[in-house]
Amino acid sequence: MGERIVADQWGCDVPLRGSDYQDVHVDYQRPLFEEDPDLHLPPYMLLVSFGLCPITTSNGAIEIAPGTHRMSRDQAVHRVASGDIPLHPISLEVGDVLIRHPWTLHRGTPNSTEIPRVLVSVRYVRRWYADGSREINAIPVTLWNSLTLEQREIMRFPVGD
Ligand SMILES: O=C(O)CCC(=O)C(=O)O
Repeated sequence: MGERIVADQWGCDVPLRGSDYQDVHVDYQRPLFEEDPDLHLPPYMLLVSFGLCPITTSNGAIEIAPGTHRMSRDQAVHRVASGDIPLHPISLEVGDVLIRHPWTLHRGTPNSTEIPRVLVSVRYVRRWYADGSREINAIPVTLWNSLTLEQREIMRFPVGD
């Protein structure tokens, strides 16, 4: 997406033992042009995810339906539901990074172990893009002040107490 990007959302998914399959879903709520939600455009946002522990099919590997970011939502949902496009579990070692298009259908899977499974996801967008689609927790000001200018320049988060 070029050099002029910023991180504007982050989150952490932590399924515990007893968790269930998520519904298959995408990670965006507001297409750039709402009047033409299936318009194919170059990506203007990407999601970067990494585990804070090894992630396997036992503790809840995210499952992804490849190529579904290039289809209309209806077609993608239909082809995944019919089994025409299989969901692939993605195992991650610590240090691995999963980069995905937020329009790609995916779901979380159950954690059958006793240890919580932690997946951190950071959304990067082109600098001009903002959608206010989520409430974002503020970064504590002391933490913000400890960052370099370069680090601050690739983040767009509220800064609070
Ligand atoms: O926790 C997971 O494996 C799925 C995460 C997810 O659905 C998401 O990041 O939108």
